[in-house]
Amino acid sequence: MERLVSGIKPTGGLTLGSYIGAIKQFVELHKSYESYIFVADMHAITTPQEKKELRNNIRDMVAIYLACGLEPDNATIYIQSENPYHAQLSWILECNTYLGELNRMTQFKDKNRKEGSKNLSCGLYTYPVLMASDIILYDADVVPVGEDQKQHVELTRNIVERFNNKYGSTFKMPRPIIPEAGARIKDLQNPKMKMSKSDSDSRGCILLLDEENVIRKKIMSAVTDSDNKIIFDEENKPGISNLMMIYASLKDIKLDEVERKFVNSNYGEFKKAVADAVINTLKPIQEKYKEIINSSLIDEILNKGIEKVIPLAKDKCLEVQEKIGLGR
Ligand code: ATP
Ligand code: LTN
Repeated sequence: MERLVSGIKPTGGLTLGSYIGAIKQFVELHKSYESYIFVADMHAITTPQEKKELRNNIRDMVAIYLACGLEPDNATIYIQSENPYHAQLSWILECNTYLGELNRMTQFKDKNRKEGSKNLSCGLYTYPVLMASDIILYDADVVPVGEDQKQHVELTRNIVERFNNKYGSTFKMPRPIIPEAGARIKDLQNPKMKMSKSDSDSRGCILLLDEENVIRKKIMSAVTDSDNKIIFDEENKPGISNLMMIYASLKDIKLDEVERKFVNSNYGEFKKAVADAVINTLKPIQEKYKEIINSSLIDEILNKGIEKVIPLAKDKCLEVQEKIGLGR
């Protein structure tokens, strides 16, 4: 069975974008692979985090994975920082990655442009290498992520190729899995921009735990054009195309089916259908989340998960250290 590895940063307020781009894929794929899904808490601290909030967000992330439908019998779920080999391998990989490669990472370049280098940590700059470590530590075959993470998986592939050429076959070559519909859900108020928990204003961004009336209001007031035709055209009709993407993904249908279904509808009717689809998806998740968040299940699953991954990661790390001559 091939291996799947992926994770999400617990920085609070998970968005509909992360659900469609990442978690929905985890849930659909996790039974067909040997799956390792983690909480990327070491990635969270690349930007400042408040201690108490971070702890809550880590627990929340696990409850959300479970509420969305990840089954612990079919996926190993764990917290990244509880396995020290992620950071251990990451350092070795950093010493085998070029500055030029990190300088090309568009996510960092965007943040640098917006916030200025004075306020950014070195960890934010090198985090794609930690991500590479997360992936190849477990010999992942596939990595389900949204479009914005594709470049980081490409970097991982370059690191693997270089390392294997230099030291002999050591790491598996991973491939990204990007969803067909919903790889890049846009902000509802600014549909040229990615829907994101840190960059979107709250009206443009649906959170997985938003109340029903809040979700409906955000979708009904999403920015669209004035031509009142439900046609997919990202260039000229970004707002309506984004809503079509959300609908297609949640209903598991193609975009041309959405066009046909709503050929006689106006924007108001279509938005209502999108709001219903989002609410019907999120409501059961929210109910399950409330049941799980305070249960002991979370710790049981995390204990089991970390027990399983540490020996795997240790073996890989020792193999790497041996190949490059570290230690005795
Ligand atoms: P931040 O704003 O803090 O950088 P984010 O909202 O972009 O966070 P992440 O936690 O970085 O979300 O993303 C988790 C996963 O969800 C990644 O695989 C990412 O590609 C995917 N993802 C995030 N936002 C979107 C989006 N708008 N559309 C599709 N996929 C997304
Ligand atoms: N960088 C990703 C989270 C992440 C990840 C990974 C995803 C960290 N390590 C390994 C897939 C595989 C993000 O969502 N910002």
